[in-house]
Amino acid sequence: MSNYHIKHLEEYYQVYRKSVREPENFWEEIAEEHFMWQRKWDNVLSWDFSKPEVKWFEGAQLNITENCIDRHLSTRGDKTAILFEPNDPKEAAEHITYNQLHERVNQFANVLKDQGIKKGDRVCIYLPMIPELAISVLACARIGAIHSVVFAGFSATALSTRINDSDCKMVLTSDGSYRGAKTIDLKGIVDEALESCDGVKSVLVAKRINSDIQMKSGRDKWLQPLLENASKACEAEVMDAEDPLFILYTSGSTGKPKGMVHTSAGYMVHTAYTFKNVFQYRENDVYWCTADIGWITGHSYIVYGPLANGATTVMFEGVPSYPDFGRFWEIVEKHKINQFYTAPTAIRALAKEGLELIEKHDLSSLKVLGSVGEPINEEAWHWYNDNVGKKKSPIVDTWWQTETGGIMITPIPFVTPTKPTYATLPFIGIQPALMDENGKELKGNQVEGRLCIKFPWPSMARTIWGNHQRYKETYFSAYENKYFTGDGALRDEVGYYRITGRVDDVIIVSGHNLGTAPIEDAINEHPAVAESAIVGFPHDVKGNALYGYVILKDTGESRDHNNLRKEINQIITEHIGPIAKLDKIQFTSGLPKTRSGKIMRRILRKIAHKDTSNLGDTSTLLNPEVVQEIMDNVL
Ligand code: 6R9
Repeated sequence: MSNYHIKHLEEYYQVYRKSVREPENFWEEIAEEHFMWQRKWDNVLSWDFSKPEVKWFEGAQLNITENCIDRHLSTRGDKTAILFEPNDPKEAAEHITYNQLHERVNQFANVLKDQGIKKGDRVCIYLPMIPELAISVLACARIGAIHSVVFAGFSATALSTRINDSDCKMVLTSDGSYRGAKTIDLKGIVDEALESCDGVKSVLVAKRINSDIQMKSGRDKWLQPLLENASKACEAEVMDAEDPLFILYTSGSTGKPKGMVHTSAGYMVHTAYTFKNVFQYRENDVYWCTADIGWITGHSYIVYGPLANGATTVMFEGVPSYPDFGRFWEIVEKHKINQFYTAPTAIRALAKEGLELIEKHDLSSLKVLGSVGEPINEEAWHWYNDNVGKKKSPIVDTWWQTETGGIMITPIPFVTPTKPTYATLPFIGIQPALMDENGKELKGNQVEGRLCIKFPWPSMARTIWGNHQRYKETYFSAYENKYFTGDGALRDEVGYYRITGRVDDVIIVSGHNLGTAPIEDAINEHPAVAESAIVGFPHDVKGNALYGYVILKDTGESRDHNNLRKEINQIITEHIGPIAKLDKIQFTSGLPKTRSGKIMRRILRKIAHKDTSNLGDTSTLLNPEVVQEIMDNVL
């Protein structure tokens, strides 16, 4: 038997050592024993980080949906695969069994085929957290179409950029979505986006809120009638191990979003194996990850990882605050959740509310608590541990990225002793390295540097859609022969890792990665704006909030600053989405720049943090006098 399920610390170290010494043998055993292959591989791994090129299980053929659905039917056909909890607590939850999931995915897959979608075509999915979202993801995978899920909180502009970047032929959406007490006109956003997307030939619309929407004839069709008439049988397409499974966009520090490309076999093996161990999932457990499937956490740990293990995975449509801040705990009690995986920003928001909202509910089913998306601060960690886990349920602080596809550094619950704010130890097969400023690896413990990974792992992204050069420059050029994560980290005296945060121009706000450049580009669209710079500053719920420094054009007219602030946030909402709105906007006559014209964000960040004790030497700036002005007017 391979070491699929790690049960104690000695075993972890032993398996970890094996995974590093003989990675190919190690992953081959996992792949061999726990998955369904139509054809086995000729070669486990080939790689060259200088190109970069990485191939896992080359020559193998499979379909991930056979692993996530078909192979469970004989033993788990009547087990709930997806448990859908609607936005409105009065609406009944829906239990979709593995048998039903099989039929519904096949029907959806047949609809896609009838609409002309073929293997390799890109399908954009812009749906709220309703079962059709998970089902359509799997339906694409069933026929080998590449799904590109766009989080249904993104604006029309952000959506059209993503549709065009990967040339999607079709968009799947709904008439609208529920978000707490509000409804959102998703179809309207799609219509607006498609004004600038010529490649989209058809739009399938799921009915969810029964709103009166416009259907464009020849392009738009209602989904449900098509599904009802579709056959419940659909043979899975034969996929090569390295065929793309999906594209998922993530913000970069510059320019347009990066369409990270994930492939089939390695992604499946890694997400399944991490899911099993990191959540210690057992057969009758009910697992809930509160993320949206629009993010990587939802792809890997709501859909693929859990289903590959035959798990019951909860999909929640609503928000933590509706009808009140007790909703999460109500759901934990109602569905007897065993593993609960959420983000620090949600924990901080819930910790602000009274404990009676928790105490009303029976949380005794919980066994494992997870955290993901940003560093978890000590206070939030203890609140989570004391009040939700009652000091009995270990917290797995899981560090990973859209680019890594699956969890990379994490405790294994009941195996790795946890330590607040530490993601602790590398997962099996993961080889982290900390690098100093000069590009040297920092060996030994009690060191702090930039976090890299020095050996391939199965679920790593293989490229950026349409721009391999950018993939190479962003991730494989900072340090020779290493994948650079963009994060800083330290390693303590026992070898535990603590992620200290981004070291590039990505700011994580409420767990969402936001690049400064696209926000600045949006602000600069305002006719009164000459230039702008964005930095993050600490916020007690969001983790970071955005602080904008804006230079206005000199038009000789005086402008109302509060109106301008509203207009700037409106433009940001239109270009990116409400998640990127600025909390503070300071108007200034200049921005501190180096002699080569680069904005010194370090200084702006310190001022926004109200920490001006050590600004460093500002005399070499092109315009040192502006620093005092900015400090005098800080908000
Ligand atoms: C899975 C996901 C990736 C960035 C990553 C890092 C931050 C994620 C973290 C964490 C500290 C953790 N991050 N998990 N920082 N501790 N447990 O979130 O992917 O949206 O691509 O974000 O999030 O900065 O580089 P993604």
